[in-house]
Amino acid sequence: TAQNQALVIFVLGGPGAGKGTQCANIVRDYGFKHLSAGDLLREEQDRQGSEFGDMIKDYIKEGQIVPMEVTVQLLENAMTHEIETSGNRRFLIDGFPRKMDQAVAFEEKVVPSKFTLFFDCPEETMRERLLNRGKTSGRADDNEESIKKRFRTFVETSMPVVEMFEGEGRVVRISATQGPEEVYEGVKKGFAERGL
Ligand code: UP5
Ligand code: MG
Repeated sequence: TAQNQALVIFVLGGPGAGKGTQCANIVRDYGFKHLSAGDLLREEQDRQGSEFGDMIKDYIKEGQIVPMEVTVQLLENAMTHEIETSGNRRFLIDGFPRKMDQAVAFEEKVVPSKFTLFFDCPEETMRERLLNRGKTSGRADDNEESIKKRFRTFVETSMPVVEMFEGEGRVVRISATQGPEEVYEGVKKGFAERGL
């Protein structure tokens, strides 16, 4: 398939760690295509005629992980579209894989990732960022109750994926507590160390 020649970097980190913010910097400087699993799910939720709309809405509000078949398919479709329309095969896959089954399925059926960029951020900092963003984001999960649930899912379900990759020496860990520019300095250093 076209996808198995892609260069994929997974971008992980807790809710509000700054994944999307840093992905925008990387796209600008390194020519990757940014695919946010959360954005793709929200688009699918809003798409006329989607059979998954209501299900996605419930999962996101509850901070739960949508069944992987849906998310993997959305990512594959987006990758194929990008490869066919632009020829670009470099992808930043943001907010995915956040459950072990997704990680295994994607790396087996689509393509193994080059590495995972992991944004390390304390919960209190993430909470402040999300509540602040919630004033204007319109996101159904940027409220106290959903944020608590997202944190719990992150710790219980997503961190084991990061730890698995870390055990394989496939994680670039970046401290994400400082401002966006400082964090991006760390990203550039981590990329350089991996030959990018
Ligand atoms: N901000 C960013 N960086 C900052 C910095 N260094 N200093 C100060 N402020 C900073 O940033 C969040 C906010 O913080 C913004 O206001 C930003 O300006 C500021 P952002 O870059 O948006 O952080 P990000 O990590 O992308 O946060 P996001 O809320 O998108 O993370 P989530 O992982 O929670 O959201 P996502 O969209 O990935 O997933 C949402 C839901 O979709 C999940 O909870 C789940 O229900 C579902 N989902 C699945 O089911 N399966 C998947 O595979 C993926 C998602
Ligand atoms: Mg995001």
